[in-house]
Amino acid sequence: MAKILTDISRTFNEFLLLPNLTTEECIPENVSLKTPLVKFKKGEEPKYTANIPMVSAIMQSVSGEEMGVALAREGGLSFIYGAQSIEEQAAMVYRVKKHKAGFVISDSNVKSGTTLRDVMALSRKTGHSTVIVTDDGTANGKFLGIVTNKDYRPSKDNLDAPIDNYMTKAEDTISAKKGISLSEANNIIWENKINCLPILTEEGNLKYLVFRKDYEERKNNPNSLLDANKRYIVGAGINTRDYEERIPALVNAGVDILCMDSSDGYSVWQKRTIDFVREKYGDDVKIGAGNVVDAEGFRYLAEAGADFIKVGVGGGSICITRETKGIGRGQASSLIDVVAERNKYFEETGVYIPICSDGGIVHDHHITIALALGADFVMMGRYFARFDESPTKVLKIGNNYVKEYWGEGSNRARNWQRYDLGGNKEKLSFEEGVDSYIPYAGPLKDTLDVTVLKIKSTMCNCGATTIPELHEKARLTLVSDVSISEGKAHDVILKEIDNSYKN
Ligand code: MZP
Repeated sequence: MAKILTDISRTFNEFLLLPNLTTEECIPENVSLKTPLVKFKKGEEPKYTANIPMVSAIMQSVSGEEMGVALAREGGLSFIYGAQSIEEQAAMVYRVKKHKAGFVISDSNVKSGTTLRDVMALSRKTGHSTVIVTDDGTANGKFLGIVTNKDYRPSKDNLDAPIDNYMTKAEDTISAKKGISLSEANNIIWENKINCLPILTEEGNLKYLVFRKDYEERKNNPNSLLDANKRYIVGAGINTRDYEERIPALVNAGVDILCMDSSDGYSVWQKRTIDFVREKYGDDVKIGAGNVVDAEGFRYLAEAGADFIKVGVGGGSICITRETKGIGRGQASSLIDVVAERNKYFEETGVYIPICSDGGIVHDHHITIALALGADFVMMGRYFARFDESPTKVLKIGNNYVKEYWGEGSNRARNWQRYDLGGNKEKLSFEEGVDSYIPYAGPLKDTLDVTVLKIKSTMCNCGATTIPELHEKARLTLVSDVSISEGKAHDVILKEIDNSYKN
């Protein structure tokens, strides 16, 4: 006979935190949001630790290379989407790693003779005002000159003239030789009052660019998630079909952490993929598994050797799996069950496996609730898809600026591997995700800073200055519909309709 669970499937919105004693130490400046990303033995340090407990979803409309850089800069991690060719995904990972906290590979390059019109079009496309002229138009060609939008006037200049007429020629450009340190490069930028320093090989080929604004950004972002070589840490999504080719390509590109992208992770396919990693790379390559919703799923993946385990089926904002297939579980209930099993596993084995709560975060305070329920970090799609750094364009619909956001189970993404159940059918049989718009929210940093502050502030109310302390001390209560209404502005006439506080 089928087993019927007696407890109801609960979501984050059904919980509130209770305040604990707030001591003098409990001020936001003292709160650390450091959190383990991969498993570790009691008393040891994990190989990877994030500085904020947020990772971006393995989705086409969320995690490309720009998000990879922007989120790592803030102390979080992106998992570059896997629903693309192996070569394209590996190239994205490679470019994030090459970003190298200061040494940038030029992405706006043209050949000598290119018209001003084409240079302006390229500038619009990449969003970069600095364009490099090389002999073959590539990022590593012979450096011939540099042009910025201060070198031409679109309304007056001849748009069909070659860019050579406008660029600062190589012999007049201040450049430096490959091998120079970042601080030396920054000194040259400051002494010469320039914005961009090309770094050249002995033969005069372009290697990197160093920008003044990047230096300032690094100074402003001491929280950045960097590897031992000061490169941004980046993750990538994989599937259980082409892993034998995809994983080596990603590892060669420099990926730090892999994560299986699957709507149902309680499967032998995931175990096989982990076995492949362990056989080929031992413990050197880190791999997360999931998604699961209960103790059984957790135990299976833990014993299979997963480095972290992702929780959540059917709670994503673009997900219709529960509607189409009647399978899934409220995100809070899933977490409570999995976290209890993780803690049991830790007691038995001395191995702590981080839990990632994936999907269903609507308001910032849901992140704190997820952490309080025992998650070590959260994965978010909708949250990150709104920002400039996601791979989609800003659109204007009526009077609103929006970005597009589509599920990996939608026909648009065609990520059949995420829903794969074996067999020969290599396509989606029906949709489990929707295609949608979400309100555009500007640059990631502006919103993320506020989110982080809200989490820290709530942790102070809970008497906790670290995430493990929050796990330990948090007290939560279930809420009724009427108490939810009581928690909103009520029985007053609002002077301004500003909903931003509801984020
Ligand atoms: P959210 O942050 O937008 O609520 O949810 C993002 C999560 O939804 C992803 O990390 C992934 O686990 C899940 N997802 C992505 N595509 C689909 C789908 O098409 C989906 N059904 O459920």
